[in-house]
Amino acid sequence: MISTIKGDITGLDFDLIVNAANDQFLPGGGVCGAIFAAAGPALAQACAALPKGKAGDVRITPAFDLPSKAVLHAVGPIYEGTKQNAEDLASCYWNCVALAYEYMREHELSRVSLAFPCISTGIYGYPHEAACDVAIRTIKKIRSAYPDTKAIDIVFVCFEQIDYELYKKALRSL
Ligand code: AR6
Repeated sequence: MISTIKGDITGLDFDLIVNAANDQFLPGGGVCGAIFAAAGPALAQACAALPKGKAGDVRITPAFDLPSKAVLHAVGPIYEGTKQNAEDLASCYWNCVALAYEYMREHELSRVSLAFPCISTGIYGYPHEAACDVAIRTIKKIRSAYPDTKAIDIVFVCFEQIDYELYKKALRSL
């Protein structure tokens, strides 16, 4: 199932939630700040031990004090309007689904729930509509290439009304 809700990702009791991270995996602002604050100091310690990344990379850590089980830290691109930006944003979504699938297999689960924020559309300046389009296209692509990933229930968690409207519309036409 693919759905959208409006709200705060930190309160969700999901298997996996995605953080809109920076390439150093350091605490930051926006959803990243909210996730680090809610997870407690152990998350910053776990992230400090991660190898540094680049746009499109995703790393996994436990969720510590968050109600979810684990956090996928996705490094979104800083928006400059290039084709590479779109490819890097697509890699974030693709790599998160791939890691969620690995998590499902490793934990011998028949389904997992995965919550995405609207990566790069805040501090990193990616236009909302273009970002939504990349997210939906990438999820469609991975589900059609790897049908087993349909066992991952995906929710786009929109903090802003504009994103909620965009995802509702995009999901209606799926
Ligand atoms: N739950 C869900 N979505 C949220 C929440 C929340 N609690 N808070 C904000 N958003 P941003 P970016 C939405 O800026 O653009 C950090 O400093 C927000 O409305 O969080 O990828 C990192 O460390 C927007 O739609 O992430 C990086 O340095 C979306 O989350 C940098 O910001 C993403 O906005 C990443 O910037």
